[in-house]
Amino acid sequence: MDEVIKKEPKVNMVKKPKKLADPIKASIDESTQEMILRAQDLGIETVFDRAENMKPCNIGVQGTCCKNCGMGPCRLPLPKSGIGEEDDRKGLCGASANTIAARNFIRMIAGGAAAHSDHGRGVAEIFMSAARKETDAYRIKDKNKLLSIAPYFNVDTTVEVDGEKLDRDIDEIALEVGEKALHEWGKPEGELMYLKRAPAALYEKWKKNGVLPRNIDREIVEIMHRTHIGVDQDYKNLIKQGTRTAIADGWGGSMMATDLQDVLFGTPYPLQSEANLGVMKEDHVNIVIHGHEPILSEMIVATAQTKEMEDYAKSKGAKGIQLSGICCTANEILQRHGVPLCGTFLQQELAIITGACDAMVVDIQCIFQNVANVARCFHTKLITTHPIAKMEQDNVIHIEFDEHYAMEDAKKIIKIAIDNFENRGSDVMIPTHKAPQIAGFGVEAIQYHLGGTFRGSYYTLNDNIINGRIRGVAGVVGCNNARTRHNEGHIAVVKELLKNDVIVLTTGCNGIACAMEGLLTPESASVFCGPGLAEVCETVGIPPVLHVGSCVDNSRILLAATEMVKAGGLGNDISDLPVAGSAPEWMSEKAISIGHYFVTAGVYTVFGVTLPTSGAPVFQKYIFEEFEKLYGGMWDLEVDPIKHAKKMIAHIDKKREALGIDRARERIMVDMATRREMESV
Ligand code: BF8
Repeated sequence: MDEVIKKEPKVNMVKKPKKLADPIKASIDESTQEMILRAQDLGIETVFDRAENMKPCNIGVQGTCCKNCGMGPCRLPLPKSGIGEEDDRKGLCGASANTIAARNFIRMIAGGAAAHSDHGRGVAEIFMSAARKETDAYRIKDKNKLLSIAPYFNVDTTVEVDGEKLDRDIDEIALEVGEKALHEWGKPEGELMYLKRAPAALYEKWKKNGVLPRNIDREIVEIMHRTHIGVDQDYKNLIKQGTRTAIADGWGGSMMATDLQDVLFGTPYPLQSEANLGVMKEDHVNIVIHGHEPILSEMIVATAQTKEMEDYAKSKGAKGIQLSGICCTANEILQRHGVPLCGTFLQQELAIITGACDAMVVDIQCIFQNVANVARCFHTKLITTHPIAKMEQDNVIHIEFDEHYAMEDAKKIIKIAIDNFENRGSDVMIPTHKAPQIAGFGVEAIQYHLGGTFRGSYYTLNDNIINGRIRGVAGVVGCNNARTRHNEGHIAVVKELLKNDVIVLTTGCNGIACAMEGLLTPESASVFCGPGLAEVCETVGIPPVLHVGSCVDNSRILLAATEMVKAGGLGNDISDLPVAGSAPEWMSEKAISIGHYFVTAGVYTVFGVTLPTSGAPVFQKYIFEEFEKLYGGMWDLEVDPIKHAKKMIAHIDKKREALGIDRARERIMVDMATRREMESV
């Protein structure tokens, strides 16, 4: 019998002191570095410090930990000696590394698609309230946008009266669009209506591969079913469902969220603003709005601008009210109202550590639970507002937002912030750094600036791609990730693309990072761009990085690419275009869903940091290489930002070569006599 060794309890165990983040290594942004140091001086822990003390799980990083049943978690890391002739790693049920990684990957797609699409559903419900006139706070603001999307829902915009075609009542159109849109989440048969907005060749590709989504909720539910123990055990079949679900996100839930928000709150057009923690003002009541849905934040913006609230703030000794945003709520109120960006995902704790944040108002997604712990160290009121996103800490105030009392709720929240102004301590330290920016480039604004209302297409953009001034287009998007230096990947990738004449469309936290770096100004073109792109930007007066909005607004990038196909000269499908996608610092499940709908729209898409597929080389090869044959787009991973950008440029060049536009060509104006001569040859 084995001897039982009794372990003596350790006495006087000294807890290892926690490591602190090195501010310089943690971020490239000076104000972030200053505030990390400030937090450490005050003894307040931030995400940057936690990243030093908790290493990520090596098996989870590889995507090969299965915890979908109680026999596990089964862990299948890559053997140190490598995989021999046969990969015989198995979970208790026999699940292979490929099955496990594919299951985990599509569960991430389900999470991301659910987040975007549930956001979209919330907007659709408010849209219905507005159409039914149940609320005074929301109304149909952008009638042209409504008229432009109605045909995709098979909603008539005209009526025939006595043989005459007349404009249909706008409220009637809105009501029918709202009903049809809401139906998309759970209709019992058919396919999503917006799929037909994709280029015909792409739609046919989806049809041939059997991935046309039926309804949004069903695809997400089916992922949860298929990944339950003992159901789908074929990585190709699993990722096929992941594809169907990601398409339901990009061309469904996200696209409807974007469109209905534009109708309710206005389609973005370029406007001026600022970015970084330095937008907070010491002598103002600072309200930081954080999260994703613009439903509440729109009301806060409207209410904060009223004379009543301004006067109330002044009566409490403040000079006024300064609103600013974190994460994608920030991008939403930036693109429609010019409200400045306070910071990215990784700066949320730092906004409170300034000591000048009188209230942080949060809704859904990307909110650290630790903001409540940080708020406790200051006078900051932390207010949650959404029934599905509460916090357990007792210093958090929950004011559930009700669209029927939208203005009253917004007023209540703003008053809490104003009343709190006088409770500020003396420990205020707002970094001075901020950068000017021009944001608000939707599909329509890009069309106006790079296409012209006369032609009503992306003709000029395509023309400049064909003549070689613009080499290609990149969508660079996504999060920050505390496992990598804050903003370093974002900025290095974008600058390398600009240097090589690749124009950049940005969303999410990449958009905020570029704004903080000053890349969203027309003046930056002459500093950072190659000569061709600089010339176009200077002629048209646009920044070389076009901020197209929040993460649900990645749907705008899909539609911009579709417009490029429609404008002609660059092939018949998105996969023919000289374009590439990137998320240099991704971290969220939403990013995986976005990446997958970019890929399955035909876009070569590179992620930074890491991808949870490395532990299953066969599955990884399938989505990195084989997918190109199915959809024209494929995944890739590149941690080094310069190599990352170079891979995108190589793909753009490959597409230019296939299109026969790999050598720069000037358009030659030909007079009639020469033209006749040419035609007679
Ligand atoms: O949806 S980019 S960190 S804020 S998940 Fe979150 Fe990522 Fe930022 Fe917006 Ni998108």
